Amino acid sequence: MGSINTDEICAGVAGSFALEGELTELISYGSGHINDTLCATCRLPGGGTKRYILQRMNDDIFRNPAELMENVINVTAFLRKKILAAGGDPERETLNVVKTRDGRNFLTDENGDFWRAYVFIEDATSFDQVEKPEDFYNSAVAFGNFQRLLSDYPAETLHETIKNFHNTVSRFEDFKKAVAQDVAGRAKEVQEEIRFVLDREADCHVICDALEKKEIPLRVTHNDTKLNNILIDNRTGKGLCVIDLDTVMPGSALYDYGDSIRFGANTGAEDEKNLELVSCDLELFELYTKGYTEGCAGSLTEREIRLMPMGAKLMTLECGMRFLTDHLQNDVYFKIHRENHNLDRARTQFKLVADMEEKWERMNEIVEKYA
Ligand code: ADP
Ligand code: GN1
Ligand code: MG
Repeated sequence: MGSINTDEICAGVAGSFALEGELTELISYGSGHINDTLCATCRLPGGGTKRYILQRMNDDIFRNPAELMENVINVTAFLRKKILAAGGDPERETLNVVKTRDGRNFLTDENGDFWRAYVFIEDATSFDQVEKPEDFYNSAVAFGNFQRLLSDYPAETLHETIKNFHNTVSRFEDFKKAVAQDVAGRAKEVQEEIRFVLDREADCHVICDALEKKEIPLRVTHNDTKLNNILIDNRTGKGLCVIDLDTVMPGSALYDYGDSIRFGANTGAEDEKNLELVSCDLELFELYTKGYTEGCAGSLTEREIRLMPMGAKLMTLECGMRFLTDHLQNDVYFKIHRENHNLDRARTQFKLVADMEEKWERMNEIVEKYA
């Protein structure tokens, strides 16, 4: 994938999707680390405008776009029925895929890149950081709800879009390989960070082992539950729509819970350079714990709840490990916007892990209230 030239795309790609009206604007959009996202505005014949999200899927990461889109189509169709049954609005409460003019779920352009389109969900916001605690609480309820709505989804029909996505043990092995290969010659500068990960090898096994021993259930999970992967309704303030469905796969509720804490309970940004600003806010931690258990409506087991602090710590450690791996591999996975961006991201994650370790007892006391 090269960089995006929106003018060229304007004529070709956007025109291939069954968008209503005439395309008037195409701009880069959002702050995701994986796909290239554009917002397309179309002028409608009868007046007014309609917007769409146009995405070039990252095919270095998602090797099989047909399977990925099959997951998205099936999961959103499943959610649509449940939303309708509950008297909700499926046009806003789930993603709606816009097909190509020849009826396909996605488009392959002349460069061999893969594109998809969604209806843009208006009057809703995706936050890159918690601005109001109640937004975080509401996102927790919505992610919990999402988990509950998919609890009877036929998991065996889902394609595994990224193998071993949250297998922290295999992530640890990948990390060690990246350190040994040191393709970018950066390992010598990050010895302290490497040590931080190596010292926590035993932790990496906890959730994998619990799943394997069936101490906690395998569920259909989102697997990428950071705050900017949910849209909050501008009018009601409630979590409206869970987006970024590329990694919906069988997993643990602790992945979803933990990843949200990693991102949203951080007092700093994911890429904050001043590590003094980075810590785990226990009030936000508690709010999310409350919201998520409420959203799951009693479906979480006691063991899952007791493992929540571990879920938060492990998802943070794993993500830091992934950022550091990418730094060691010359930034081939996550989009970067400055030098050492992945290293800065890794450092915030490790600072958060260390802070959680200091607050461990209090984190456990908090989740105990919800067990
Ligand atoms: P990535 O995988 O790169 O994170 P996302 O699917 O999360 O890509 O999309 C990036 C951003 O685009 C989101 O964080 C959100 O701000 C916005 N977005 C995505 N889909 C929609 C939609 N249907 N309506 C409105 N905004 C959207
Ligand atoms: C990526 O796609 P996005 O930006 O929502 C990544 C997540 C990481 C996250 C870190 C498919 O999420 O796993 O936790 O960055 N998604 C994928 O911010 O790897
Ligand atoms: Mg995203």
